[in-house]
Amino acid sequence: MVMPNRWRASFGPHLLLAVLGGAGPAAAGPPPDLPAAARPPNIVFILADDLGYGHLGCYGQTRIRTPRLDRMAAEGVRFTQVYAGSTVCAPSRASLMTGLHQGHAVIRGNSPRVPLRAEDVTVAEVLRRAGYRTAAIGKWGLGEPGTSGIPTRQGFDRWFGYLNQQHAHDSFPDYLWSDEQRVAVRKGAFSHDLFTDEALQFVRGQRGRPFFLYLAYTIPHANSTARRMDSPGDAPYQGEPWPAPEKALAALVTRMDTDVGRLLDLLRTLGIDRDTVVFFTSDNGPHREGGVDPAFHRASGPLRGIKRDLYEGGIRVPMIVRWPGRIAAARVSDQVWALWDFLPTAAELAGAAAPAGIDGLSMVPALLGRPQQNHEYLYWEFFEQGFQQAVRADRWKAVRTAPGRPLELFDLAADPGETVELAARHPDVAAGMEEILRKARTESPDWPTRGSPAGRP
Ligand SMILES: [Ca+2]
Repeated sequence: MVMPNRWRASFGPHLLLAVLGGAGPAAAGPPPDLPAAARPPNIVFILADDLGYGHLGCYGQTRIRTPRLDRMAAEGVRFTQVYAGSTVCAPSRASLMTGLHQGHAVIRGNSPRVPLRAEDVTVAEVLRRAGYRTAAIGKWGLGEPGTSGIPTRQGFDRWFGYLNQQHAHDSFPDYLWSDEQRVAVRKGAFSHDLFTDEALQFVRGQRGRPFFLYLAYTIPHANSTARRMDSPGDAPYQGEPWPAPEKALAALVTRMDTDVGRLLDLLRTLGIDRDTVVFFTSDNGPHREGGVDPAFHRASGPLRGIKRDLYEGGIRVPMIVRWPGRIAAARVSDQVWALWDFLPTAAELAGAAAPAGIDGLSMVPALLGRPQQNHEYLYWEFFEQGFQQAVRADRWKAVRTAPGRPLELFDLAADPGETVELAARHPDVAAGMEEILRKARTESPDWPTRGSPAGRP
């Protein structure tokens, strides 16, 4: 990976202060305030829930309106080959937080509920040690109350939202978590709106130190427990001749788009637009839940599959990054990267070192349009429907949908929709992919690949 030295050289000696100031143990307390010119950038990471590759206008959506995210892409860089950590929520978020892909992650599925451990190093811990004030707002899913996995024990100074992701299915909840307190929610309040309000308030309250805001929105996920789409209304699609769940889903995507716009407007109003790097992406592909048919809005765009698949539609996600003055406007990049690259990317932005032994690479050069080191390969595994594995290496993608099934091989450069299976025509490539499937992972006691007890995913 690119070492912080290079970054300091390109941004001047002031960032060294941040590194030295943050090098001590967390118990020493926050470092002293720095003058604005000497601060590394604020980092905002917005994660949508089950937003597909084809849900945004700037990714080819023609009916659901997303003017603010389209404008964000026009003002920054839009990536066409970025991947989620997994094809469902919790493992994807675990990879995002720890910089480890699913072959090494401590959390590799939504069930059983395994918390992050005290010894796991999260991106929030890295940034807090570098002097950042850190907040997580929205959906967590990496630790139940009282465990080592809750946000306030994983590097976040401030936390507001759902700890349990099943709880997050309910967008009109009775309660949420605020730091380590359970707090009542006003009846009828739409939690997404509370998260936006909290995020705006957090940003308004920051002075003297850089901040990291992880805004993990809960939409357009379905209320999978109640088997419906929860939405405060269908506007602006109430007049469309679409099934009700499709109107609700479209309304949620547009609502989120509006709220991302409010956050970007606030950065401009506060005069910190050019001091703040904003990422927008999704945790996995689109769902077929709550009465929604992902084909209706072409939720995966041209890709094959949806959430719970390791075909591209399950794991390839939108990724827009905006940093006025640093990231050139209106760039489209086909750099291949994944959510486990966020931790080392954020570390480099902060002038901090990433932990040793992670799978991620800093993508700062790719953000800035400079030569970027590529991954040898990207790896996924998934346990809900038996044991599935997938690997992406250069132009090639391999998927095995269950142990003992033949390996499927696709050439994504020629066939991004994974329609033509090529293993027999390229046996040498297929053999190389088999080798990666063996070496890319370590066995996890919580997600065994053999001898799994009955009822286990
Ligand atoms: Ca999700």
